[in-house]
Amino acid sequence: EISDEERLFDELIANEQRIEPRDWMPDAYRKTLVRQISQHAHSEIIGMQPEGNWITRAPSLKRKAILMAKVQDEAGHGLYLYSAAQTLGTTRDEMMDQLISGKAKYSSIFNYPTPTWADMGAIGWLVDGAAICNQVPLCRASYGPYGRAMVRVCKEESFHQRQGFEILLTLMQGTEEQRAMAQDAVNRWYWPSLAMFGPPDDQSPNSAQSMKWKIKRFSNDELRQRFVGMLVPQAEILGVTLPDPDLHFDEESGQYVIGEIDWDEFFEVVRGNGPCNAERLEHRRTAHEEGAWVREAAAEYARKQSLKTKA
Ligand code: FAQ
Repeated sequence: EISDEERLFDELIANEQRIEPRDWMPDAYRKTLVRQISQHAHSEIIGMQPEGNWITRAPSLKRKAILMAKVQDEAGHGLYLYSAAQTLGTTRDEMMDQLISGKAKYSSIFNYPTPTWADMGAIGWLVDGAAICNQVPLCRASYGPYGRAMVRVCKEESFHQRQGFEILLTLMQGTEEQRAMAQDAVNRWYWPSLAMFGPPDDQSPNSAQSMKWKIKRFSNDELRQRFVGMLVPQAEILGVTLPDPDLHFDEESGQYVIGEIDWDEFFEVVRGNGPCNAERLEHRRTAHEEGAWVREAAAEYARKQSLKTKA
């Protein structure tokens, strides 16, 4: 027997309307949203580190200013997303504890190192490019606060993607050494960026239900496919080679077909055993500890202000 509340929820979903924080929702819907939104927030916050690594060494003042602005945008996206998750009844402290204790997931992609300046280009072009592909459909997610947050986030991501493309384009028009550096960065980020979309559809336990609830609009493989189709012409303009000898255009489906992704590597990274997992968490933990006095001071200030208004 289905309750009136549940019937209303189902109707809202069926009619492409939005679920808002005070609306009734099934526990499992709430749970999967907290899971996805908090993972997304953690990804933005941990994702500041690979690029933060280059702020002090950007090759010009202009590049430094752009990179600082980008990394700040990522912090903003993280805070936005934590706020969206909080509307579902989870506190910021709970989410932060899960992140620094190593229990929470965040995107696999941020566990790879950034040894050269060209990595800033490859991250913008490939990682932000993948993020846009994945996140544009999330602007229509059935949960209001998440969908609305994604609108602004996507606008900023498209600027990030272009600045990455432009870094690579500049390098590709440079010396032989600079071209090699750009190609090397593309070689290292290409496969991990394809894996960002998540496991193949037949190994994606959450996709079917999330699509029924209209949180996700497309499957992991569909979005990955869309992304490759976007990359091929852009790689041609850049003059870089995508490091997949099996990549080819399939006339019948009208789509590019990619080679085999190394899923063992992906699952190892997700389990915490990627090249930088330990370093990323350690850095986050230290920053959290070193920021304790700021949180204490803010709480104390808020306490005194509330005494003043009572008086
Ligand atoms: N890494 O059943 P599914 C950015 C987990 S972009 C780690 O398919 P779902 C911008 C998944 O959580 C990056 N874990 O799961 C930026 C699940 O585990 P669970 C962040 C992954 O949720 C750029 C299990 O595998 N973007 O930050 C990954 O339906 C540059 C089974 O998977 C988002 O989070 C992975 N790559 O689909 C920032 C977008 N993939 O939770 C800085 C929003 C899967 O059951 C610099 N999220 N897993 O324990 C989503 O769209 C979805 O959550 C997916 C996964 C597509 C990521």
